[in-house]
Amino acid sequence: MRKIFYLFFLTFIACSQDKVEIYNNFEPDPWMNRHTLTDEVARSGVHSSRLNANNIYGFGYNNFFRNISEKEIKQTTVDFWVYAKKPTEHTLMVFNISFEDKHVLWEGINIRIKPEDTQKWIKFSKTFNIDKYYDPDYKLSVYGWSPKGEELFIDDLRLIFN
Ligand SMILES: [Ca+2]
Repeated sequence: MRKIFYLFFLTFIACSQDKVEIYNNFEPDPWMNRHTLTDEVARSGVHSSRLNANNIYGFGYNNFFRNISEKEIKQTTVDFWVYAKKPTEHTLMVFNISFEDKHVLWEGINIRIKPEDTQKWIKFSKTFNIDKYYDPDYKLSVYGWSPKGEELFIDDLRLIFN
């Protein structure tokens, strides 16, 4: 059975046709880089995460496999929305798996914003296959990375594990 996790800050929110469920497992905060939150533009609510020359790492998720799911994770779908005032070429949404701060898998979603796609929210999505079993002590991280300091805003980051 496919299980969908919608992660927002510390909170797990699952919406179905007629109910809203809010869940918190009281594990340490798996979200990082809160200092990048800004109210300059937002697709939902009033906040998004701003990447620029001062903040090359954006708001992101960082958690041990053991805290994500009791079941083996075979796939992760990452989707999010991006707003940029100018075109971008070099920014990524990084997807990595690490053990004791060593990367064992490192991939990314290129966040390329064309001139005609500036000044509006653009959706990005990619599914990453996890072909082998990772021990519960391995970590999975997803975060924006703008190595050249390109300015853009990310909102509504969603991770679906199955
Ligand atoms: Ca928002």
